[in-house]
Amino acid sequence: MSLSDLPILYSFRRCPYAMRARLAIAASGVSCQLREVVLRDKPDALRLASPKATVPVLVLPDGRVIDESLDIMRWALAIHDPCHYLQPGQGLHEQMEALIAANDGPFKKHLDCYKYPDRHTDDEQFTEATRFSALHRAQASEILMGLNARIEQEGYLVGKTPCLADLAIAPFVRQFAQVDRAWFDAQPWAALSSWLVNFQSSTLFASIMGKYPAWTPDSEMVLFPAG
Ligand SMILES: N[C@@H](CCC(=O)N[C@@H](CS)C(=O)NCC(=O)O)C(=O)O
Repeated sequence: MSLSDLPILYSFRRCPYAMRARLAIAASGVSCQLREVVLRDKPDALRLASPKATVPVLVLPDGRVIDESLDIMRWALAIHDPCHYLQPGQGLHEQMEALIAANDGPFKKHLDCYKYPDRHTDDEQFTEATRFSALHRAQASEILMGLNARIEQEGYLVGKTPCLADLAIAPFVRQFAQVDRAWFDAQPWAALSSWLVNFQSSTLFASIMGKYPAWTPDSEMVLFPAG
């Protein structure tokens, strides 16, 4: 098989959804061609493959398109899962799925409202936006306290070893922490903080955060994970 027959991954370095897809692909060791996308200037090839044009999108050699990050994770790990991320232990699948659903639903919503409250120059509206942001930070924090309790008990989100939920959720917790690092570090969630530090200092995370120029049809092929 030639390199140009590898699956194509449209990705954006800082997008948490794209990060988790890259994490699973890197963990599986499955090779892809990576195409870095600039969201404000998406390539036609991405729109053609997936009209909703979100990242990540994976185009398989047989033409199938996977345009949901969780589906890309499951696809890669179904091929090769040396760390058993898809097997959190007997009876724990439901917990794993419920945690991911809570992250992708309510937590993501609160994260966005915390991170991007409408900022207006008008004083009254500015105060309103600040209040709105604080409210959503508090609601997201309740979910994070739940994660903290789980990590405190077992070491990871679901049991004593990392699973799909850890990979799928960590990029979003990282984004939350980065909004106001000093505030995050002052919260009573030591177990969650060290889980996040371990994730961010892992070789797996380093392996997915390489910087690439935006892809164009004339670009050289980028092999991912890097050889
Ligand atoms: N449910 C999708 C969500 C992906 C998503 O929303 N990605 C964002 C970037 S973080 C995006 O592509 N947004 C479209 C845009 O900004 O134009 C998934 O899990 O893959």
